[in-house]
Amino acid sequence: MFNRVILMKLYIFDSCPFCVRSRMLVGLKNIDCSLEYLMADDADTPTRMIGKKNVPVLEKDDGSYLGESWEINRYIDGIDGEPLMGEIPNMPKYETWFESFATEYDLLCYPRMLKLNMPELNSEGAREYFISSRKKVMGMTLDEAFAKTEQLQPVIESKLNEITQDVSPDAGSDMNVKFDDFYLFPLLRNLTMVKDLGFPSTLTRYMENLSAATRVPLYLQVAV
Ligand SMILES: N[C@@H](CCC(=O)N[C@@H](CS)C(=O)NCC(=O)O)C(=O)O
Repeated sequence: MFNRVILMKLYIFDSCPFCVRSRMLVGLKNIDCSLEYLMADDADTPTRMIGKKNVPVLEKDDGSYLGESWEINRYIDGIDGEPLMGEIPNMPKYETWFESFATEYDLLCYPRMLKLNMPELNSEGAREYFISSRKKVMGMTLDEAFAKTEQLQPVIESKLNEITQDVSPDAGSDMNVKFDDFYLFPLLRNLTMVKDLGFPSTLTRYMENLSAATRVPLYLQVAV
């Protein structure tokens, strides 16, 4: 187990799957790195750090900054000389699968981010920014998207069924976490915001194991 004390900061949104990729490695490797939540409407802080409004951002112990989740992961993975993530492929295994229902996924998750009071939405300005920017992205209000839950759930459930054979429910045990897990777990985690979504039991086990191993909590207890 890695014990060297390194003071780093990871700037994130709680609901950002890209941020979760990097949080997973920080938790798995037990790296001394604090999690700092930025506000959704804060453009100045990330722009000062990496030249654009984007999270995650890693502040290294020398005070320099690194953006882009896979670059951050590559860096964190190399710190202890025991890389575990594997090569970063051009096309992650689950990318095409995810893109086939990304629209429905957004309609289910975005309204719940507001309802669950994500830390990045913990100011009037952040909430206003989120409400208007999501309306532009979705072409409908958060309330209108939330009202579509019943028709969206079966679409997502059938997509989840497509991958149950692929995932190893043992992922997470004994540092058994591979590149594909850094892609898939963050996406599945956001779906745990959806109350009563029918997860196949293999996927629930997969998420719970990885959540424990990476110390990234799921939303199952607070789902709406
Ligand atoms: N390619 C980037 C994508 C990161 C990204 O898109 N992050 C979103 C949050 S999930 C973001 O910062 N969007 C800008 C905004 O919210 O204004 C990465 O892998 O780190």
